[in-house]
Amino acid sequence: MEKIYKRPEAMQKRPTGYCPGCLHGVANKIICGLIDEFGIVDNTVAVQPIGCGALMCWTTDTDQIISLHGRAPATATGIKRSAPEKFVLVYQGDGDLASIGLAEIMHCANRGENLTVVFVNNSIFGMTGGQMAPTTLMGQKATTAKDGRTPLQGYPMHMCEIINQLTAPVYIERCALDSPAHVLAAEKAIRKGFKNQLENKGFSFIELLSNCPTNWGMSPVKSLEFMRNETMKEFPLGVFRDRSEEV
Ligand SMILES: Cc1ncc(C[n+]2csc(CCOP(=O)(O)OP(=O)(O)O)c2C)c(N)n1
Repeated sequence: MEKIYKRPEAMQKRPTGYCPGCLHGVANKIICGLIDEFGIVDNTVAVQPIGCGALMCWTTDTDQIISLHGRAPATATGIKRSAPEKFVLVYQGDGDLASIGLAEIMHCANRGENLTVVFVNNSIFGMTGGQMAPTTLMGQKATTAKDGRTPLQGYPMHMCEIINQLTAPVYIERCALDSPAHVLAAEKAIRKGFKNQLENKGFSFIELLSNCPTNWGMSPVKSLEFMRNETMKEFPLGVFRDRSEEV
Protein backbone atom coordinates (compact mmCIF):
# COMPACT_ATOMS: atom_id res chain seq x y z
CA MET A 1 0.00 0.00 0.00
CA GLU A 2 1.33 3.45 -0.90
CA LYS A 3 1.44 5.94 1.97
CA ILE A 4 0.14 9.26 0.66
CA TYR A 5 -0.20 11.13 3.95
CA LYS A 6 1.91 11.26 7.06
CA ARG A 7 2.37 13.51 10.04
CA PRO A 8 5.25 15.91 9.33
CA GLU A 9 8.32 15.25 11.49
CA ALA A 10 8.23 18.89 12.61
CA MET A 11 4.77 18.34 14.13
CA GLN A 12 4.51 17.29 17.77
CA LYS A 13 2.74 13.99 18.47
CA ARG A 14 -0.21 15.45 20.34
CA PRO A 15 -3.71 16.81 19.65
CA THR A 16 -3.70 20.36 18.28
CA GLY A 17 -6.11 21.96 20.73
CA TYR A 18 -8.18 23.63 17.99
CA CYS A 19 -11.99 23.35 17.83
CA PRO A 20 -13.48 20.78 15.40
CA GLY A 21 -13.42 22.12 11.84
CA CYS A 22 -11.06 25.01 12.61
CA LEU A 23 -8.61 25.63 9.78
CA HIS A 24 -5.75 26.80 12.02
CA GLY A 25 -4.79 23.11 12.13
CA VAL A 26 -4.50 23.00 8.34
CA ALA A 27 -2.28 26.11 8.38
CA ASN A 28 -0.12 24.54 11.11
CA LYS A 29 0.19 21.32 9.12
CA ILE A 30 1.28 23.17 5.96
CA ILE A 31 3.94 25.01 7.96
CA CYS A 32 5.27 21.83 9.60
CA GLY A 33 5.40 20.08 6.21
CA LEU A 34 7.46 22.94 4.79
CA ILE A 35 9.80 22.95 7.82
CA ASP A 36 10.43 19.27 6.99
CA GLU A 37 10.84 20.01 3.28
CA PHE A 38 13.48 22.71 3.90
CA GLY A 39 15.12 20.62 6.67
CA ILE A 40 15.06 23.53 9.13
CA VAL A 41 13.42 22.05 12.21
CA ASP A 42 16.49 22.71 14.40
CA ASN A 43 16.97 26.20 13.00
CA THR A 44 13.42 27.57 13.18
CA VAL A 45 11.93 29.96 15.71
CA ALA A 46 8.13 30.13 15.45
CA VAL A 47 6.91 33.45 16.85
CA GLN A 48 3.29 33.07 17.82
CA PRO A 49 0.55 35.54 18.66
CA ILE A 50 -1.98 35.87 21.43
CA GLY A 51 -5.13 34.15 20.16
CA CYS A 52 -5.87 30.68 18.85
CA GLY A 53 -2.68 30.92 16.78
CA ALA A 54 -0.77 30.54 20.05
CA LEU A 55 -2.01 26.95 20.20
CA MET A 56 0.62 26.39 17.53
CA CYS A 57 2.97 25.93 20.49
CA TRP A 58 1.45 22.43 20.73
CA THR A 59 2.07 21.81 17.02
CA THR A 60 5.52 22.86 15.84
CA ASP A 61 8.40 20.89 17.28
CA THR A 62 10.72 23.89 16.88
CA ASP A 63 12.01 26.65 19.12
CA GLN A 64 9.13 28.99 19.71
CA ILE A 65 7.95 31.99 21.64
CA ILE A 66 4.48 33.35 22.29
CA SER A 67 4.65 37.10 21.95
CA LEU A 68 2.60 39.80 23.64
CA HIS A 69 -0.72 40.53 21.87
CA GLY A 70 0.04 42.00 18.42
CA ARG A 71 3.77 42.24 19.07
CA ALA A 72 4.95 39.15 17.17
CA PRO A 73 6.50 41.22 14.32
CA ALA A 74 8.53 43.24 16.84
CA THR A 75 9.61 40.13 18.76
CA ALA A 76 10.54 38.40 15.51
CA THR A 77 12.50 41.46 14.36
CA GLY A 78 14.64 41.28 17.50
CA ILE A 79 15.25 37.55 17.08
CA LYS A 80 16.07 37.79 13.37
CA ARG A 81 18.37 40.78 13.72
CA SER A 82 20.32 39.19 16.58
CA ALA A 83 20.39 35.71 15.02
CA PRO A 84 20.09 36.18 11.24
CA GLU A 85 20.99 32.53 10.64
CA LYS A 86 17.68 31.46 12.22
CA PHE A 87 14.54 30.93 10.16
CA VAL A 88 11.96 33.08 11.94
CA LEU A 89 8.29 32.49 11.26
CA VAL A 90 5.62 34.97 12.35
CA TYR A 91 2.12 33.55 12.81
CA GLN A 92 -0.77 35.91 13.64
CA GLY A 93 -4.55 36.11 13.73
CA ASP A 94 -6.56 39.07 12.44
CA GLY A 95 -7.46 40.53 15.84
CA ASP A 96 -3.81 40.26 16.82
CA LEU A 97 -2.35 41.62 13.57
CA ALA A 98 -4.93 44.12 12.33
CA SER A 99 -6.21 45.53 15.62
CA ILE A 100 -3.91 45.76 18.66
CA GLY A 101 -0.83 44.91 16.55
CA LEU A 102 -1.52 47.12 13.55
CA ALA A 103 1.45 49.40 14.22
CA GLU A 104 3.88 46.49 14.65
CA ILE A 105 3.03 44.77 11.37
CA MET A 106 3.05 48.03 9.40
CA HIS A 107 6.46 49.10 10.65
CA CYS A 108 7.91 45.61 10.32
CA ALA A 109 6.69 45.46 6.70
CA ASN A 110 7.88 49.00 6.07
CA ARG A 111 11.37 48.12 7.30
CA GLY A 112 11.33 45.12 4.99
CA GLU A 113 12.46 42.77 7.75
CA ASN A 114 13.69 39.43 6.40
CA LEU A 115 10.73 37.55 7.89
CA THR A 116 7.89 35.29 6.76
CA VAL A 117 4.51 36.35 8.13
CA VAL A 118 1.55 33.96 7.96
CA PHE A 119 -1.64 35.89 8.73
CA VAL A 120 -4.69 33.74 9.54
CA ASN A 121 -7.80 35.83 8.88
CA ASN A 122 -10.96 34.24 10.32
CA SER A 123 -12.70 37.65 10.44
CA ILE A 124 -13.33 37.47 14.20
CA PHE A 125 -11.62 37.40 17.61
CA GLY A 126 -11.75 33.64 18.05
CA MET A 127 -10.09 32.80 21.35
CA THR A 128 -11.96 35.40 23.41
CA GLY A 129 -15.41 34.37 22.19
CA GLY A 130 -16.26 36.02 18.88
CA GLN A 131 -15.85 39.78 19.27
CA MET A 132 -15.75 41.94 16.13
CA ALA A 133 -12.33 42.23 14.48
CA PRO A 134 -11.12 44.85 11.97
CA THR A 135 -11.71 42.17 9.31
CA THR A 136 -15.30 41.30 10.29
CA LEU A 137 -17.55 41.55 7.22
CA MET A 138 -20.33 44.14 6.92
CA GLY A 139 -23.45 42.55 8.39
CA GLN A 140 -21.49 39.72 10.02
CA LYS A 141 -22.61 39.09 13.59
CA ALA A 142 -20.19 39.22 16.48
CA THR A 143 -20.68 39.33 20.24
CA THR A 144 -19.83 43.05 20.08
CA ALA A 145 -21.98 43.60 16.94
CA LYS A 146 -25.10 41.64 17.82
CA ASP A 147 -27.11 42.71 14.77
CA GLY A 148 -24.15 42.51 12.42
CA ARG A 149 -21.41 45.01 11.62
CA THR A 150 -22.64 48.40 10.40
CA PRO A 151 -20.71 51.48 9.18
CA LEU A 152 -20.82 52.71 12.80
CA GLN A 153 -18.11 50.12 13.49
CA GLY A 154 -16.15 50.97 10.36
CA TYR A 155 -15.48 48.76 7.36
CA PRO A 156 -13.41 45.58 6.90
CA MET A 157 -9.69 46.29 6.68
CA HIS A 158 -7.77 44.61 3.85
CA MET A 159 -4.30 43.94 5.12
CA CYS A 160 -2.70 42.70 1.89
CA GLU A 161 -3.92 45.80 0.09
CA ILE A 162 -2.73 48.09 2.92
CA ILE A 163 0.72 46.49 3.12
CA ASN A 164 0.92 46.65 -0.66
CA GLN A 165 1.13 50.47 -0.33
CA LEU A 166 4.58 50.11 1.25
CA THR A 167 7.83 50.07 -0.72
CA ALA A 168 9.83 47.39 1.09
CA PRO A 169 7.80 44.14 1.07
CA VAL A 170 8.92 41.54 -1.44
CA TYR A 171 5.96 39.20 -1.58
CA ILE A 172 2.28 39.62 -0.66
CA GLU A 173 -0.38 37.02 -1.40
CA ARG A 174 -3.87 36.16 -0.12
CA CYS A 175 -4.92 32.50 -0.14
CA ALA A 176 -7.74 30.50 1.44
CA LEU A 177 -7.99 27.20 3.28
CA ASP A 178 -11.53 26.18 2.29
CA SER A 179 -10.76 23.50 -0.32
CA PRO A 180 -7.98 21.06 -1.24
CA ALA A 181 -7.05 23.15 -4.31
CA HIS A 182 -6.82 26.31 -2.21
CA VAL A 183 -4.81 24.51 0.47
CA LEU A 184 -2.28 23.44 -2.17
CA ALA A 185 -2.10 27.04 -3.44
CA ALA A 186 -1.60 28.24 0.14
CA GLU A 187 1.22 25.74 0.60
CA LYS A 188 2.87 27.05 -2.59
CA ALA A 189 2.58 30.64 -1.34
CA ILE A 190 4.00 29.85 2.10
CA ARG A 191 6.81 27.86 0.44
CA LYS A 192 7.72 31.01 -1.48
CA GLY A 193 7.62 33.00 1.75
CA PHE A 194 9.99 30.48 3.39
CA LYS A 195 12.34 30.51 0.39
CA ASN A 196 12.45 34.31 0.30
CA GLN A 197 13.65 34.47 3.90
CA LEU A 198 16.13 31.61 3.46
CA GLU A 199 17.58 33.47 0.45
CA ASN A 200 17.68 36.77 2.39
CA LYS A 201 15.21 38.44 0.06
CA GLY A 202 13.16 40.26 2.67
CA PHE A 203 9.60 40.57 3.91
CA SER A 204 6.93 38.08 2.80
CA PHE A 205 3.29 38.35 3.85
CA ILE A 206 0.86 35.48 3.23
CA GLU A 207 -2.76 35.94 4.31
CA LEU A 208 -4.84 32.78 4.74
CA LEU A 209 -8.62 33.20 4.75
CA SER A 210 -9.91 30.91 7.47
CA ASN A 211 -13.00 30.08 9.51
CA CYS A 212 -14.23 29.95 13.08
CA PRO A 213 -17.18 27.51 13.20
CA THR A 214 -17.49 27.88 16.98
CA ASN A 215 -17.85 31.66 17.07
CA TRP A 216 -19.56 32.02 13.70
CA GLY A 217 -22.18 29.62 15.15
CA MET A 218 -22.00 27.30 12.15
CA SER A 219 -21.13 23.71 11.39
CA PRO A 220 -17.67 23.31 9.83
CA VAL A 221 -19.30 22.59 6.42
CA LYS A 222 -21.50 25.73 6.62
CA SER A 223 -18.47 27.78 7.63
CA LEU A 224 -16.68 26.72 4.42
CA GLU A 225 -19.74 27.79 2.41
CA PHE A 226 -19.71 31.13 4.24
CA MET A 227 -16.06 31.59 3.32
CA ARG A 228 -16.80 30.94 -0.36
CA ASN A 229 -20.01 33.00 -0.54
CA GLU A 230 -19.08 35.91 1.71
CA THR A 231 -15.47 36.12 2.91
CA MET A 232 -13.85 35.68 -0.50
CA LYS A 233 -16.09 38.37 -2.02
CA GLU A 234 -14.76 40.90 0.48
CA PHE A 235 -11.19 39.58 0.41
CA PRO A 236 -10.26 38.57 -3.15
CA LEU A 237 -7.57 35.92 -3.46
CA GLY A 238 -4.42 36.59 -5.42
CA VAL A 239 -0.83 37.75 -5.59
CA PHE A 240 -0.60 41.44 -4.73
CA ARG A 241 3.15 41.66 -5.23
CA ASP A 242 5.94 39.29 -6.12
CA ARG A 243 9.42 40.75 -6.39
CA SER A 244 11.05 37.48 -5.31
CA GLU A 245 12.98 37.19 -8.57
CA GLU A 246 14.00 40.86 -8.69
CA VAL A 247 15.78 41.22 -5.35
C1 LIG B 1 -3.10 43.05 25.81
C2 LIG B 1 -4.19 42.02 25.62
N1 LIG B 1 -5.41 42.42 25.28
C3 LIG B 1 -6.39 41.50 25.11
C4 LIG B 1 -6.15 40.18 25.29
C5 LIG B 1 -7.25 39.17 25.13
N2 LIG B 1 -7.15 38.37 23.94
C6 LIG B 1 -6.65 37.11 23.94
S1 LIG B 1 -6.81 36.35 22.46
C7 LIG B 1 -7.56 37.69 21.79
C8 LIG B 1 -8.12 37.67 20.38
C9 LIG B 1 -7.28 37.09 19.32
O1 LIG B 1 -8.02 37.07 18.14
P1 LIG B 1 -7.37 36.82 16.74
O2 LIG B 1 -6.05 37.51 16.65
O3 LIG B 1 -8.36 37.18 15.70
O4 LIG B 1 -7.03 35.28 16.73
P2 LIG B 1 -7.97 33.98 16.72
O5 LIG B 1 -8.11 33.59 18.17
O6 LIG B 1 -9.27 34.34 16.07
O7 LIG B 1 -7.18 33.00 15.92
C10 LIG B 1 -7.67 38.73 22.72
C11 LIG B 1 -8.32 40.03 22.48
C12 LIG B 1 -4.84 39.80 25.68
N3 LIG B 1 -4.51 38.52 25.87
N4 LIG B 1 -3.87 40.74 25.84
